[in-house]
Amino acid sequence: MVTGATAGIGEACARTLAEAGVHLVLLARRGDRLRALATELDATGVDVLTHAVDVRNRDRVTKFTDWLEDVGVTVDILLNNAGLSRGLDDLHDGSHEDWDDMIDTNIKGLLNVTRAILPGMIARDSGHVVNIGSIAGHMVYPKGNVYCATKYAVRALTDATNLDLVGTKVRMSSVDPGLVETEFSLVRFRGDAERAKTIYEGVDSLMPEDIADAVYYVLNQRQRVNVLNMLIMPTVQRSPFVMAREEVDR
Ligand code: NDP
Ligand code: 8X3
Repeated sequence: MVTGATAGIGEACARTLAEAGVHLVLLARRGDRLRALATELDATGVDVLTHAVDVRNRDRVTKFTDWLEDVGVTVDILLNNAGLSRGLDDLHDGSHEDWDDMIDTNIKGLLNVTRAILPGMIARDSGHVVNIGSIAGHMVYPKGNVYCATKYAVRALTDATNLDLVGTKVRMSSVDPGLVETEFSLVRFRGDAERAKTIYEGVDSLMPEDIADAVYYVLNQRQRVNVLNMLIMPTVQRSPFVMAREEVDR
């Protein structure tokens, strides 16, 4: 199950997993994009089930996962990827709406899906949850306040849940990227494409496929191996503050 499969990292992970023969349940809000991706993935021969859902909607998430159980679909892998940033403001200028969007999606959305899926994994004593965190969960940067706080929360939840899972074979990992070129900045700046473009200009940033490769690696270790956290930066970005910009030819 991949949340946030309609763009960026989630979409790339869906492609990589399908190529590897993994049957998929793809979630996000934009149903048209989910259906288009499912059609494209037909060629891989895996089963692809899509469901347009907002991970913030606990009731709808739970109803869907209950339905999956009723029809006999077992989730062995959960990729908690759905997430977003809104705005880039000093805290004292911050918008309550932006804060709610980030906290409700990045923390509570991840919790909603995890709470619905994890009991089945524990009952089967098998499964792997991979959370997409961020460098923003390791280091704060100016005006990143609430977004960074949500990603620190994701890191804390990965670590804390691993304590809860001790003695089971269920694994939880976190893959934490630096700058990845996706729709992330377009969403952060509410559709301002010009401003979003400046974030990636002259930066040989990570691409969604790089993170899909990392997720694939994490998922394909021996049962005795649990990668707790994988922090991945573009070579040109050694911290949120230290980045080399130059001509990039993509
Ligand atoms: P994109 O904006 O390209 O993709 C975000 C995905 O999340 C979309 O598929 C979107 O689908 C989905 N999504 C957002 N809100 C919801 C919601 N409420 N319910 C269901 N799905 C939702 O961004 P990225 O691929 O970059 O982001 C993926 C994850 O990676 C996020 O958690 C982000 O914080 C993290 N990350 C990104 C980095 C970057 O530099 N890009 C770096 C580090 C971490 P839809 O709109 O259709 O619902
Ligand atoms: C997204 C990367 O550095 O914009 O998590 O916070 S950053």
